[in-house]
Amino acid sequence: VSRGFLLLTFLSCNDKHGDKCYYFSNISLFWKGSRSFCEDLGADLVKIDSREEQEFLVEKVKNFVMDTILGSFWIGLTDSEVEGNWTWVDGSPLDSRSDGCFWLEGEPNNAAGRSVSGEDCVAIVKRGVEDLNTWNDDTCSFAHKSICEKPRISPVSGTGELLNKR
Ligand SMILES: [Ca+2]
Ligand SMILES: [Ca+2]
Repeated sequence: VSRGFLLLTFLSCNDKHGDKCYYFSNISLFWKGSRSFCEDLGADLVKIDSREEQEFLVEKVKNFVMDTILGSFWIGLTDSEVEGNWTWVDGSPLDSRSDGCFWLEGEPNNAAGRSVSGEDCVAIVKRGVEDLNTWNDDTCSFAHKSICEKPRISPVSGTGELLNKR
């Protein structure tokens, strides 16, 4: 799949919610690689701002073609800077109220079983989709699918200003 095709897919905004467009990537990459992938499309890994947005994403994940029952999608949340200090890709802290975060039961657990560095990157996992609590902290160097997000209207102030100046 070419980058041009992906850009067009994003441009047509097939998956939209509120004022955002989403792209569910089938390509499995490390968390950082997933983020770069989104950035190449003028987007970033998704930041989840509300219960409604989480509902939308979970419904999408539920319907998405998955190659394994343990399918996971990276989202834009990490505690790689300071352990336990969950931060979105835009630098804002995670809202720890129940309506702001959607951890699977027993997560985040920073499990060190599979990597000595623990788990610092968050994915929505398919096995949680029945009750909205779908987030698992996972090892950042695992390859997962991802969810990219960008504003529906480009923040580039172009047309309007140009027209006014004419
Ligand atoms: Ca961690
Ligand atoms: Ca975990």
